[in-house]
Amino acid sequence: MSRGWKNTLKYSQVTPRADYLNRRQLMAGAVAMGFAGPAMAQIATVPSRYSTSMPPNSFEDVTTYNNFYEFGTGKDDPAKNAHTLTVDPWSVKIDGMVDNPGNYDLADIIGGATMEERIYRLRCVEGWSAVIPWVGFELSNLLNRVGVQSGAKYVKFETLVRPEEMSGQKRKLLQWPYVEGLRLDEAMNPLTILATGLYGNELPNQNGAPLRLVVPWKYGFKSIKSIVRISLVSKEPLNTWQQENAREYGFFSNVNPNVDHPRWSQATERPLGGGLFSKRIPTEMFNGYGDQVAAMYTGMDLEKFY
Ligand SMILES: Nc1nc2c(c(=O)[nH]1)N[C@H]1C(S)=C(S)[C@@H](COP(=O)(O)O)O[C@H]1N2
Ligand SMILES: [Mo]
Repeated sequence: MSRGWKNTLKYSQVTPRADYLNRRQLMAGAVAMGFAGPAMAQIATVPSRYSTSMPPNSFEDVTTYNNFYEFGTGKDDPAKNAHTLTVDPWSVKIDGMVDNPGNYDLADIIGGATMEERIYRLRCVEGWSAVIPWVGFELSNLLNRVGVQSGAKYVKFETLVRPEEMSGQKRKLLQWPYVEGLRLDEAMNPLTILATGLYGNELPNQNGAPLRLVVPWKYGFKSIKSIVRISLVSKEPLNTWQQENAREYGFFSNVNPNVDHPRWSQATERPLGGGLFSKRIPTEMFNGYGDQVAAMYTGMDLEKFY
């Protein structure tokens, strides 16, 4: 795998939203015309046709209201506490049913992939939602490079365990490490990305630096943060929330307004940024990504496979 990727921008250098949107248009033009110069290298992502047309939330919203139990259960805990995490150096172990298992440097994980900007909707199972411009690449790119063997049916992901830097892990809030899983076809779907940034810059720690999954048609908890291990396995992995409460959380966790959580309705959502009492909007089947993903679930009873 090729080397050479180096992300030098810090998120403190991030531009306000209006500038960002302007710059995004500029960049789209620059890339299309083929003269993105060195000064622009860090943000030279390809704008993606998979992006939603909804306007993104503010950088402030999506980096101060987070779920990342490794740093506490409060929505503001990750922003307050995640600065303690060392994200460089970072390596990811790839194992199980693959041709090229190993411990890979982050640079090797990213090397060779086309970085894209994907503006995706994220819908948390708790009822809030956000529109986030991610920087990332298709998970299928990495899986193809490591070589998935024929016995592999699922992909299992694990978050770092490092209680000295992840204050929430000093308590047994969840069983650590945080674990997630996808069926192989879900993992290979072009919508599924590994993100390394947002708003054209490095991923802030509270959003899962330096590498997190984004699966936009599933509830937010499937999008596991700060990944250190990716395993190709034959059996459906037991994910963290299913392990905590299998009655409330399943393996698939597809966004579905017709299947309620046992303790609350999933029919509507509250977009971040409008204030706590802002108007709720209807939640869409597969979070609005049905055209690209519904076919994977034909014939499945989505009330049973929630
Ligand atoms: N390791 C880990 N990943 C995680 C979580 C977590 O607690 N730990 N929370 C999940 C949940 S419930 C949501 S809604 C999203 C939130 O992502 P964001 O904070 O970047 O918006 O991260 C997901 N990934
Ligand atoms: Mo969530």
